[in-house]
Amino acid sequence: MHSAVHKPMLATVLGQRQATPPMWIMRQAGRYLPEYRQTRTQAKDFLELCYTPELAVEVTMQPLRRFDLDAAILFSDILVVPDALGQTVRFQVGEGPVLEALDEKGIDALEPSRAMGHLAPVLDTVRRLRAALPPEKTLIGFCGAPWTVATYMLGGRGSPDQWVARKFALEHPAAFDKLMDILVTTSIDYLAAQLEAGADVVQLFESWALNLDDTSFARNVMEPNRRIVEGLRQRIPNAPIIGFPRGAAGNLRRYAESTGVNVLGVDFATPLEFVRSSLPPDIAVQGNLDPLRLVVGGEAMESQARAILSAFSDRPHIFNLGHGIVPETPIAHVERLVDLVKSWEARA
Ligand code: 1CP
Repeated sequence: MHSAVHKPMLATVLGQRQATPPMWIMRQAGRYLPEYRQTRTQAKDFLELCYTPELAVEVTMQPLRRFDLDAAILFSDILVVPDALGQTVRFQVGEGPVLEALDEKGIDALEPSRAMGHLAPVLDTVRRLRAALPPEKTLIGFCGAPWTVATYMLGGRGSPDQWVARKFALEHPAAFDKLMDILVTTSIDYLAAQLEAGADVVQLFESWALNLDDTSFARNVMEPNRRIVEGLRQRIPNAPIIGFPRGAAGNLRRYAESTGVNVLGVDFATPLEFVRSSLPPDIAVQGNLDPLRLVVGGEAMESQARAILSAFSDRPHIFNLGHGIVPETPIAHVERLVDLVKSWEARA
């Protein structure tokens, strides 16, 4: 964290605008890369891939060998935390994650005291990555934000409307608060350990910050994220933090102001003009190309990439997609996008 080498991505996180914005790609290690699919066959399942440092380091490094990206993101998943707390988590091929959904008794049976021991291999991966990465590359650690992780823990799988978790939070407020407390505390320990192991910055993935009224947004999203930022900075002063509240829409500004994150990740449905006019000018923004434009390529991709670059050229900006890259993405389109961003130079 205190190296003298210039890391364009870390500098931007800390509020220094760069003429050419640094870039990385959410989910940059993954199934669109043949070498990822190859390495994946060496683990018996997806969780084993996450918990085997040699393999996790290899897949983390793969996208950086192909593309001139400014950051590597630890290869892991947001659902290693429920797994570490003792909940049953499985990744079915082609189906995504499946968990044994928690009820009130299940929440009482979680074992926070075993979580950090269980996550030790992930921290070993972080240490190895720091040693393997060139010093100018930023290493990003992460976890799921509590509400997003809770939607999987309570619902048992991903869902378009988070119905099960939203209903549980309203019907069983005490049990829900207990679950959020466990996730806040575990996330602080986990992110602090990642920063201590060599991560330069951490990202909170709040992928389901949508479908919530004012009151629930404050309780489920803002307050737990704020507590993590505060708790982490008590342990590690000035810890650099990216918040990505996907779908927060009109709540983006309150999220930024109440949590105190350094960088606001914006999804692709957020209007560029809204970001320009509604967010504090000193906060860095990260985003926000529609991953589908990267699948299609050509003018559909290039015109919007340029619109994003110019809309955010007067503030600290980290170029990224507005959600994760998808398996259908042609590698040649990623190469073209990286060239386009790297050859961009904003007029000061
Ligand atoms: O088959 C496979 O190989 C598994 C596919 C896969 C991968 C490559 C999953 C299952 N997770 C990951 C890695 C991953 N997940 C990373 C590290 C890789 C990188 O960024 O380069 C990260 C940061 C995540 C984060 C993650 N996992 C989120 C938050 C980001 C987002 O996309 O919203 C979420 C919601 C998950 C859960 C999850 N894990 C995997 C899948 C398919 C899903 C989504 C399930 C759903 O649709 O609800």
